[in-house]
Amino acid sequence: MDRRLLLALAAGLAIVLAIVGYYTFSTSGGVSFSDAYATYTGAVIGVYGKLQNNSGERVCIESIKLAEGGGMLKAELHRTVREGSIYRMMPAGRVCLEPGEELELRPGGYHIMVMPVEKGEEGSRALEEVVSDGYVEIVVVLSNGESVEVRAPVRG
Ligand SMILES: [Cu+2]
Repeated sequence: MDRRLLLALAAGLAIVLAIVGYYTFSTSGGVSFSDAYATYTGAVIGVYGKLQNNSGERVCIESIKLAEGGGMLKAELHRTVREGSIYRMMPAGRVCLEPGEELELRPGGYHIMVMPVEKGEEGSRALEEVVSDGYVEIVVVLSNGESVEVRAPVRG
């Protein structure tokens, strides 16, 4: 067989395998994010909704990535704690979901927060830009290798 033809066949096979691999990857999951919405205060963006582990294994949240923001912004999983009459929020640390478990992200509880990497005008402008189309796009990276893409509409 002609060497060039062989290479072309190999390349074609690689593409087919990549498509099959991607397809399996995106449907094998079982972790869903529903009822997504975002709020914008002028200083930060909050992203809320329900993360549900429908898979048969324990899954942990590794990180939250921002689809937008051009590197000026970061996204973190936060939790809110009450200290007397004051509510404070802080990085949530490693959060894991048992099979069938649901994590509700809501104001005053666990939530995803999008904020500037550094304070200043450029960060504020980047936040404005993210909400300007009415949606905030984030990716929740999980310990099972899966990623959940979330498109949260910005509420008033
Ligand atoms: Cu927060």
